[in-house]
Amino acid sequence: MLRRTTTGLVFASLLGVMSGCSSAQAGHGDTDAGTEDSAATDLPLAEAPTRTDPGDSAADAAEDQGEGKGDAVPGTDSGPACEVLECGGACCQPGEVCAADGCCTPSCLHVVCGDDGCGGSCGECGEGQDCVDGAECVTLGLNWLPIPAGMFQMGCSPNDDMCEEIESPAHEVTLSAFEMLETEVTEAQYEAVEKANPACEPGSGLGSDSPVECVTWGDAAGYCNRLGGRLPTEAEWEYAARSGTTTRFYCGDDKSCLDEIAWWGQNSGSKKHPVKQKVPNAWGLHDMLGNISEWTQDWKSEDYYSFSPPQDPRGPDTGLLKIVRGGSYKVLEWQFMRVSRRYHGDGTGFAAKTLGFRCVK
Ligand SMILES: [Ca+2]
Repeated sequence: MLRRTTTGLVFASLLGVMSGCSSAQAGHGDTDAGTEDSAATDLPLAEAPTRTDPGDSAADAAEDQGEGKGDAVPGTDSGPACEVLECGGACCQPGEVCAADGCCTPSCLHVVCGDDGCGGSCGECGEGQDCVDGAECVTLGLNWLPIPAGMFQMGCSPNDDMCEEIESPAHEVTLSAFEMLETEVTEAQYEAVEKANPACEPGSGLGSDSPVECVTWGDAAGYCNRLGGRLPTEAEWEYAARSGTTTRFYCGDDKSCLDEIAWWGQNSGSKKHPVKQKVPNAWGLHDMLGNISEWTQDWKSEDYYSFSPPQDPRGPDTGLLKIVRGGSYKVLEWQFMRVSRRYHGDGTGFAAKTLGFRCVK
């Protein structure tokens, strides 16, 4: 039941008229070929009906067809069945075509990766490449590490007398499996996608491997979204950072282990450093503590831990501030580097030279 495609409009029209393939492709077992033919003949596709012209003969024809076969496609009461293209009983979106199996699908004509909209793929990207905008393979060198599903104690670590009220109550959280970037997103990785480098203090020398900072929450979330991912929830961030440990830091309870795993105020020279220079945690993640602190997906609420759901918590529904985690190269006091420590930043536009992000998917 070809109505209109956004690509190859005239060609599709001719194809529909000349071969009658639209019915066959849609897989309807449609028997009202006469109606189809007459509609197609009367109605050059370029003038196909839209919801704004329900009174013309084209719309009438469309309504007739819909009624004739008990079509489940919505919109037949007030106008044509689909604004773009009906396919297999559904309305396709702009940019989609009707595949041979009767399913709406992006054409993949100008797309090398990403979902085809029908449970398949337009193609897979190669090693070290990521699919940007569901369309283009870009070599970013991002390393997504598998984080296993599991349960952990979120919040103030056992016997940690440096906790603040917002870190309590410690509570059990169960998380589904996900993947997390091995490092903070670097300036080079950010620029390769966004064509801009917002860093307030761009790295020199190995600078392209330095974490990008001065990104707003929206910048960070947008970058992850373009890769088919998102920012980690606060629970995902802490679970991944702890990587099975229950201590103040993922290297132990004593601050003497911090230098080995983190760039913080006492060893950084008050500047950020290229990623992956410190020892990773048990799951292979670098710089979860220190270097630059990291945006999370969640809004902040002082008492969220007292009522958060036990399975895959996603933070409060609304708020003004977004949770930030991990501490940065500027933090001079060790107690503020603890893995349960909760920071925040204004989610509507705040940016800082100590604040960046990493993505999950
Ligand atoms: Ca960090």
